[in-house]
Amino acid sequence: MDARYKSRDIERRSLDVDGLKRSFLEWLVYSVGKDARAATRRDWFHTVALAVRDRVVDRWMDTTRSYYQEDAKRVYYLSLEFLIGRLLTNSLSNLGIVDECRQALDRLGLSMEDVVDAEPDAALGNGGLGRLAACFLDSMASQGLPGYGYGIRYEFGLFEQRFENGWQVEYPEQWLQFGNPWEFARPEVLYPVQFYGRVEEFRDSVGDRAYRWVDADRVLAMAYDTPVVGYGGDTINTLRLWSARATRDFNFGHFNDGAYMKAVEQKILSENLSRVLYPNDATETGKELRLKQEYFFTSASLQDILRRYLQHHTTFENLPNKAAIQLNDTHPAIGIAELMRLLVDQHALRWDDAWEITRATFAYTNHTLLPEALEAWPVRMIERVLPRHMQIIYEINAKFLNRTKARADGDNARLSRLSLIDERGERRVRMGNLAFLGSHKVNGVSALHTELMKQTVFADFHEEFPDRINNKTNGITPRRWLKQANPALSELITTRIGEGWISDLSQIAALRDKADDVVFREEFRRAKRKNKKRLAAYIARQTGEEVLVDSIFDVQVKRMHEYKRQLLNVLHTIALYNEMRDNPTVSWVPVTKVFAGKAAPSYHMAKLIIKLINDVAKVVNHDPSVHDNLKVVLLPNYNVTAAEIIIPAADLSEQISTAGMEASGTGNMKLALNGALTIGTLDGANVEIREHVGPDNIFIFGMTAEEVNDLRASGGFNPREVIASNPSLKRALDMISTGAFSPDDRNRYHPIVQALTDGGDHFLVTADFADYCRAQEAAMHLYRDPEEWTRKAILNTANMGWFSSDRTVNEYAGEVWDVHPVHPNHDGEGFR
Ligand code: GL7
Repeated sequence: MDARYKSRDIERRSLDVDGLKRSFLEWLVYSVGKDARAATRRDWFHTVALAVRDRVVDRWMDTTRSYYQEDAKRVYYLSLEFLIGRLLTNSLSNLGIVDECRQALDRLGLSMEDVVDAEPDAALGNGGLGRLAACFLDSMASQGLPGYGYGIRYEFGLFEQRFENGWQVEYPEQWLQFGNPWEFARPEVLYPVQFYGRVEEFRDSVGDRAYRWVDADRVLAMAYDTPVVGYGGDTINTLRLWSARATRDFNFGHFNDGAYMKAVEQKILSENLSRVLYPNDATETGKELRLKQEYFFTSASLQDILRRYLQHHTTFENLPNKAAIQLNDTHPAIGIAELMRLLVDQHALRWDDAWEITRATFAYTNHTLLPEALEAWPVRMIERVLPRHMQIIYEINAKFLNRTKARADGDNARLSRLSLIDERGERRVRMGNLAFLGSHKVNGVSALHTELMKQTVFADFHEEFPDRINNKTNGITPRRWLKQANPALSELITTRIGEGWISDLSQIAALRDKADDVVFREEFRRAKRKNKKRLAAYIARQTGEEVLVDSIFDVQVKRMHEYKRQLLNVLHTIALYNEMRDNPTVSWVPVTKVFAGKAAPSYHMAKLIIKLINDVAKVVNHDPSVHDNLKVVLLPNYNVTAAEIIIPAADLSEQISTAGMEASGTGNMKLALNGALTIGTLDGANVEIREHVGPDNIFIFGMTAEEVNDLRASGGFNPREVIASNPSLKRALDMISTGAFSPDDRNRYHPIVQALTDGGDHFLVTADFADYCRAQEAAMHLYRDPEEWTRKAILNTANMGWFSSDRTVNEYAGEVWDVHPVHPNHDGEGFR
C-alpha cells in the first residue's frame, strides 16, 4: 500500500492532540473544501464532526459484524420521534476525547465552545417521548446491547419558536440546511411502501384463499444511518432513519403528453411523507399524512428487520428469538398488521403461526392516558389508505372477540370495549387495543401510570391478559444529563467518588455521606453557582433580562399544556408579586421564575398561556416596587440544547401536573439529578422520586390521583367557592380578568379565567392553589438556610441513581426483550 495512504489511515484513528489537529486540517481542506483563513465556525464544526466520525467507523463495523457473526438477538426500537439534540460533545465525551479535541482546536486558535455551538439541534421529536427514545439509544449502546433505532428522517424537525409581541410564532427548523455530517446515506437500502389500491382475492398453489394488494401507489423508503456511540466507544449501534423517495415511474416517460409537470408534482408530493414532524405533543392529529408517516417508517423497518433475519434463517419460527420489536407508543402499532401481512401474504405462513410469531415479537409501551392522545384512526381512512391492513385488523378482531370470556358471559358492553373497532359514532380503529393484543408485553412508564393503565384504559384487557402489563419506570442518560450538561458538578463528583458513576449511576449513592461535609457543600454550591451564572448570561442574551444569580432559580421547562399547569405557577407568581408589593420592607428571598416550552401550533389555550407569561413578565420585571426580588422569564425555543444550560442551573424543579395525568415525566429526573429540589404533585415518576430522595428532601403538595378521581367521579367542585375563600387567589385572577397584564386588550385572558371558573377548572388549578403556595413558602423558607438547602440538594443528586436509563433498558432487556450484551471484537482493524 502507498505509504501516504497508510499513514492517513492510522491518522484517522489517532486520538491524541496532534493526530486530531492534523486530521482537522486535512478534513477542512479535502472534505469541507476550505482554507483555514476562510473557514467559518460552521465549517469547523463540519470538519471536527467528520474527523470524529472517522474515529467511530471501524468500531461501528466491528459492532455490526459481531452481532451478525453471533446471530445475536437484536432489539428494534420503533419510534416516530428521536429527540437527539447535538451530537458533537456527546460523541467526544463517549469516546473520551473531549480534552484532546479542545486542545487540538486550541492549537488552531479555535474555541471548542464556538465549534460546539455551530451544530444545529436535531429536534426530531416533541418532548419526553422522543427524548426518552434518544436516552434509550445512548443506554443500549453503553450497555453493549444490540439495539437499533428506527424512525423518520424528517427534513424539518420540531418548529423553531419565537415570541413576537409575546405571542408564540412558529418557524421551520431547517436542521439539514447545511448537511448532516453524522449520517451515512444508504441509497442502496431502499424498500417499497404502498398506499391506497385494492385487495384481490385468489387461490394459492394449494387452493387456499389468499390475498394480494394491487393497484397501489408506491413510495420508496431510503435509509440514512447514524452511528450511536456507547460510553467508552466499545459498542457503536445504529439509528436508521427513513427518507421518502419517489419511485422511478414518476421521473420518466411523461415528456410528450404534457404530463411531465404533473409527474414532477407527484414526485414532490410523495416525498412529502418525510418532510415534517407533526408538532403535536400528546394530542391526536387526525391527519391522513400522519397515518401514512406511521405506516411508511414501520413498513420499511419491518422489511429491513426481516431481510436481516433471513440472512441467517429460512423459516420464521425463530423470529421472536432473534428480534424484539418495541413500539414506542401506538404510532408504529400498524406494524402488527403489517407483520401479519408480510408473513401471511408474502411468505405464505398460516394465520395462527403468523399471529403467534407476531405477538411474541412485539411489545408495546404506553406513554399517556390522555384520551385525546389515544390514537383512533377512522375505519374509512384505513380502508382507503391501507385496504389490506383493514382486512387483517378485522380478522384479528373477529378471532379475538370469538375467544373472549365476555362472549361466553354475554357481556356485550365489555365485548365492545375490548373490540379493536370503536363503534360509537364514526367507526374507528383503536390503535391502543391493537398494540395491546398484538404484543406479548405492554408497559407503562412509571409505577403510578402502570397502575392507572390497569384500572382505566386497559382494565378489560388486563382482566383478559393479567400477565401482560408490566411497569418500566423511565430513566435518563447520566452521560448527557450530568456528565456533559454539568461539567462543574460532574468533575466535583468524580474527584470525590471516582468516575464509576458515569456508567453505573447507582454508585452516585456514595455522595450521601458528603451531604454532611461542610467543605463538600461549599463546593457543591460553587458548582451550582457557576451553572446559574451561565444561565443568567443565557437569559440576558435571549431575553435582555438581568436576573440575580443569588435568587432562587425556580424552573418549569416542558411542553405547554393545561395538565402540566403552568397556570398554577403563573398564579403563584402573581400572588407573590402582590405580596412583595404589599410588604416592601420585608426582606424577601429573591425569586427568578424561569419558564420555557413550546405549545402545539393549534393549541390555542396553550398559546394564550405563553402570552400570559410574557405579559406578566413585562409587568413584574419593570415594577421598581419589587426591587428585583422577583423576575419572570420565558425563554424562547426550548430544546435539548437549551435544556442542557437550564437544568444544571435550577434550584427548584416544578413538577406540578394534575395528579394522574403525567405518565412519568423525565425532566423531573434530570433536574433532581442536577441537584434541584422538586416541588411537585404525587404524579408520574414524582412518586418514585420521593421514595428515592426521601420525603424530607422534596416539596409535595396537592391532591393525589385517587382524590382527583373521586372528586371528578362525584361531579367535580365549584371553583368559584374555592376562589372566593382564598383572597390571594381571587386577587390574582381578578387582575388577569380585568386586564392588569393586558391593558391593550383587557378581555384577552377571558378564556383562561372562564376555564378556571365557570368552565369547572378541569385541571384543578384553583383546587390545588392553596397547598401549592404553602409548599412554595416552605421552599423559600428553606432557601434562607443555604447549608440545609445544599444538604438536601446533595441528597437529591446522591439518591437519583436508580433513574438512569441504563437501569431502565436493562429491565426491558431482561423482562421484555430477552436480549443480552454482545462484546464486539475489535481485534482486527479497530483503533487502540
Ligand atoms: C409522554 C408523557 O407525557 C411523559 O409523562 C413521559 O415521561 C414521556 C415518556 O414516557 O411520554 N407521553 C406522551 O405522549 N408524550 C410524552 O412526553 C408526548
